[in-house]
Amino acid sequence: MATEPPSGDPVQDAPQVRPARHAAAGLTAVAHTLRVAQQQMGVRRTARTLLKVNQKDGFDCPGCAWPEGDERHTAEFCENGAKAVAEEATLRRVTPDFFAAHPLPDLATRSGYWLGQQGRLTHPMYLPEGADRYEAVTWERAFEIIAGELTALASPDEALFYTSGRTSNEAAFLLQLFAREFGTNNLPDCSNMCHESSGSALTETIGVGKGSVSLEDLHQADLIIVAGQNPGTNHPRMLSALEKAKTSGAKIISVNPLPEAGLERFKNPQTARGLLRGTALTDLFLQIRIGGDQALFRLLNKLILETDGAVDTAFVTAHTHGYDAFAETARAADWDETLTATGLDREAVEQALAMILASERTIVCWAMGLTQHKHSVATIREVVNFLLLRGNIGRPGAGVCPVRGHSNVQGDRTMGIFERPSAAFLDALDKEFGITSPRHHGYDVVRSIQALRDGDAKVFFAMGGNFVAATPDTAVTEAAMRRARLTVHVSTKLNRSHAVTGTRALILPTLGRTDKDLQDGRKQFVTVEDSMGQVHSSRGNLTPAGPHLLSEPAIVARLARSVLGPRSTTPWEDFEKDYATIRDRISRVVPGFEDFNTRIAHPGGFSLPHAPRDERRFPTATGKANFTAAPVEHPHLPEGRLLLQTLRSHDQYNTTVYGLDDRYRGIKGGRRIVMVNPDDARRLGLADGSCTDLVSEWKDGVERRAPGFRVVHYPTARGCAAAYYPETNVLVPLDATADTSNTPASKSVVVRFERAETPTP
Ligand SMILES: Nc1nc2c(c(=O)[nH]1)N[C@H]1C(S)=C(S)[C@@H](COP(=O)(O)OP(=O)(O)OC[C@H]3O[C@@H](n4cnc5c(=O)[nH]c(N)nc54)[C@H](O)[C@@H]3O)O[C@H]1N2
Ligand SMILES: Nc1nc2c(c(=O)[nH]1)N[C@H]1C(S)=C(S)[C@@H](COP(=O)(O)OP(=O)(O)OC[C@H]3O[C@@H](n4cnc5c(=O)[nH]c(N)nc54)[C@H](O)[C@@H]3O)O[C@H]1N2
Ligand SMILES: [Mo]
Repeated sequence: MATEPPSGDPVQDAPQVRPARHAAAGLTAVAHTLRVAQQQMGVRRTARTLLKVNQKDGFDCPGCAWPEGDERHTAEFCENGAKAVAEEATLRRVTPDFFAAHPLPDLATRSGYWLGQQGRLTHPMYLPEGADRYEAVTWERAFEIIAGELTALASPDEALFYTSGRTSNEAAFLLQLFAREFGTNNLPDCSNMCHESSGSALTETIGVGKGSVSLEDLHQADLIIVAGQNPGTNHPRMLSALEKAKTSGAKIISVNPLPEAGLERFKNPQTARGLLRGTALTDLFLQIRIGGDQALFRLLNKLILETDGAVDTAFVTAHTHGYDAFAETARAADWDETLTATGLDREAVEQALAMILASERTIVCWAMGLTQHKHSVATIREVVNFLLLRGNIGRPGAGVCPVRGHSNVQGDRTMGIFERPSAAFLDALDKEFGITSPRHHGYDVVRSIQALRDGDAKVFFAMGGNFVAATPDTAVTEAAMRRARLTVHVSTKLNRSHAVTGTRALILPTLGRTDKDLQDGRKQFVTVEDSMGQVHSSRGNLTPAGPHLLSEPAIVARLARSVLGPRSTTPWEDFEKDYATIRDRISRVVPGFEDFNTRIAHPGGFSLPHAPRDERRFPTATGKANFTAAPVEHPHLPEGRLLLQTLRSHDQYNTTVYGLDDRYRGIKGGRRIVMVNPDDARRLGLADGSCTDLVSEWKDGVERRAPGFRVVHYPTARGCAAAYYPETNVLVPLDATADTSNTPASKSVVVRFERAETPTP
């Protein structure tokens, strides 16, 4: 089942390796930002665009979901936000002529990098059955084709409606409404691959599946633990918040198999000190083995329990449930097992404990390093136990901080993009629209792929994203997608998913965050929710890539009209003309959005309620915050194998590759590299610079191979390796997922190394 790397690119993947950096941002980042931006947008458009990023009257950065503070700088963006903007605001165009010149077999050999570099999509494009290339199509015809396929299905559950997290609240609300009027809860989204484990663990333990801290809390914390996250690359504006906390005396512990430059030192380009020396961020680096976090937090919990006066008994008594069972399990935690699972030494754990006990206000931040393992939900529950023990939730400077990825991934879920919606949500939706939503659960991402593979799903519709590249088990997923009768992608840019199609396919070009959105002659804005539950508006100011682009809300509204026809009494036409009418409906369906249109007019927007944060109220089944007591798990490695994590370089946004460098890690000019600890490398006979195939091992015995990787000796934790996603998705078995959340375990893939037959290109 080996998948060859796409070839035929003018761009050669020829990685070079330099010493890794020990600081993030600084002037190099500023220079880099301007160079990338000007290449894509030219000088004038660069100035016009970048100054509107994250301003109260501007657009929300399409990069990450990190919040903006109340005081804004003139340049309220980071290097990687600027790259995300440049990628979208590029002046390059993919027109029907491009598709005429590039038949599907050609597109299918191109790398994601090459596809993305071609520019913005300008026309709706159609791939008829048996055709070898896409041709231009009118919007009317495109909607007719989709309606034809959808209404021909034996059941609405044979259709899948995927959402990637850039979609606005307005578009997301319409999409889920349409899907439910049509008759299905098949609303898989990128969250299924991302923070689903956080949502599952938090909903069960504190009653709300979202983070409980604000930016202000971070500034006030006296201990911040950053576990399984690389903010220097993926949430660069978070470094300013960490710096501010440090300035007020906070300590930072980072828990990571890799020493990440952004967590070591931050050179804030907004300050003189930043440009000179920067601020050291991490006080204690716990270089943990992949998958060791649950064991670490369990042992810390035992040590807290054993320390006189360390437990906040008043909080525990008043607000929690399940303490005794948890305490009994935690007391049994074993030092030796923990040191094996984590690879840490006793001294490091004791140092961490001292910092924890000295802290009155502790926050734990995390991202994909905690969510993408088999035992992720149990790991995050253990983090919650840890915070509950010392009452670190629902008071200033303390709490849980899952740092979200896509800029509106949290908002999409709030709007009802979820395959397992609550009865309360569906009741409210039904009452508002006079419809009967289906009550049975739909498919998440992994189950959607299984359904396509097994012939149980036949139409795939994606609101953004790059499904086949982002999902696991590339060979299986691509074969599954090819079985669909129709695949439809609402997209801004070309990507791999446009080249791996069903019998027929459509590409529908849409406006991005930076684009001006005029409907019925009037300027519209949309809204988003950041990682900390703050809702605000976003208005683009650029002339769209062409006259044929439609906005996402317009596409859903027109789709709904052609599919549902007169059987729907929903005013889809009004929704398209005036997004305020969508917000009116949201205000009556989604809790926390009362008076939406009035409150969104406030500069900076408004904050959604969060019961644990605001009033120490925990809307769980027990009515209290729940301690949990799961057995400790950690990955066991057969001899001669390493545990591979698949992660992001500094030059990519998920499957969008901006460039071939990973500056902070010292990698230049290529992506097919694998980072291996020098001791492991010696043991396994992997010379620095040698070429190897990565072969993953899974209980199904199927061979999954990613050929031609250059070995890079790198100071990762022992027993661990790291390589970039999406190239390594071919190695992640479809059914290797997290318990409960079903998130692909893309941070713990058991691999062996085989000498490559072909030299590195
Ligand atoms: N520029 C840019 N920004 C982005 C994105 C992007 O691709 N580019 N993607 C966005 C999205 S959708 C998301 S979800 C976020 C992702 O943000 P991150 O989660 O920071 O992204 P990853 O690159 O997957 O990094 C995972 C981190 O976890 C560490 N890690 C891996 N396994 C373990 C483990 O078992 N334990 C611990 N403690 N650490 C571990 C890795 O070494 C790495 O530092 O970023 C968002 N922002
Ligand atoms: N192995 C491995 N796999 C992973 C991960 C990992 O760490 N390791 N991370 C997972 C995570 S955290 C995530 S979130 C997923 C990401 O999965 P996705 O969200 O599906 O992927 P993206 O690469 O973010 O999608 C990029 C595409 O979105 C389209 N796009 C961009 N902006 C817009 C817009 O405004 N509107 C519309 N309609 N389209 C737009 C463009 O066409 C672009 O090509 O990948 C997951 N997959
Ligand atoms: Mo994500």
